[in-house]
Amino acid sequence: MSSATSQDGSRLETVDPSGFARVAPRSGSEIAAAHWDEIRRLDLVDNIAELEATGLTVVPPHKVAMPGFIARLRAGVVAVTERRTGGPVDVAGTTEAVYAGGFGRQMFYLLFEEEIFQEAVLNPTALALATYLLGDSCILSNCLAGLKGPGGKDLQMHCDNVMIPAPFPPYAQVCNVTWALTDYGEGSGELQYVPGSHRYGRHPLPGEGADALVPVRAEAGSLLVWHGNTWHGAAARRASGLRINLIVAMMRPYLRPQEVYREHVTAEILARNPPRFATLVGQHLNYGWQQDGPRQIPGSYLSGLTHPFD
Ligand SMILES: O=C(O)CCC(=O)C(=O)O
Repeated sequence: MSSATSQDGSRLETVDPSGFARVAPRSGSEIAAAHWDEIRRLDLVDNIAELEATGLTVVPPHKVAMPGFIARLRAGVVAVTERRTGGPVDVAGTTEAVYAGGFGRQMFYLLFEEEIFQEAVLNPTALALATYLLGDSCILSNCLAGLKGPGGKDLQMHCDNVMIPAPFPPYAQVCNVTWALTDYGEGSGELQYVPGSHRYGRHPLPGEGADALVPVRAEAGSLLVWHGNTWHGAAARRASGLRINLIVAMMRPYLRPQEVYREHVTAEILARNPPRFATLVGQHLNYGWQQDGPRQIPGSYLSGLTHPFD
């Protein structure tokens, strides 16, 4: 951490001497044009249309990552799970009851545990879609894995605007970027959602929408991205073995992340990653001040957010 005094006497503070200053402020039209170029470069126009129309999109593996990345990501999840639980994880074989249920067994707070999770949150396809929904200034809320074995109950219908009261704005405040690390097929314990529900602007009532649920089918290596307003749940798994995913929840920077990254990210992790990573873990946020007032952070977003891509 370093700090300096600016010309007007206010405190300037950066987290790392190399600085995480964002690109120079651009106009709304420049920001929109740059994002549109990135969306086209990554061949995501259809996915943006699907997100707009239905509230969720499935991006096939060839648009997401090089072959091999998914195997490394899945191996990372398995390694952390084995380390934390002290037992072997048998992806295709029999599983203990603790893996059953709508979410399965969850491994929380993975971001700093292996570099592969940092690579996943920085994946250009994931970031382009999250940025479309939440703007450049979005931050990470959580990064967790779900390992779901057979049995247990379905995951109840909900949307990811946790603790946000209705009516919701039509723009996303939260989004979910889920990496399918095994196939989402029949009986797999697949995600289910209600197409168009991102426009309802409220949480589902108990039992509501169950007759409109559509199963999400996806090949391992796909990215499932949905709007925070979208109603969804997940079926209990019927097949043997495990459904494995990595769930990355993201949010606009005025919301409170579920996992604490901003205060716990190390200088070494920040230095190893590109500038966008610092933003994702809240290094441009100056909320949380005491008597000295707001931290003056170069590149902070707080002075006038005007554009949906901010
Ligand atoms: O794991 C799933 O398929 C569902 C996850 C989910 O509902 C959520 O992250 O909000």
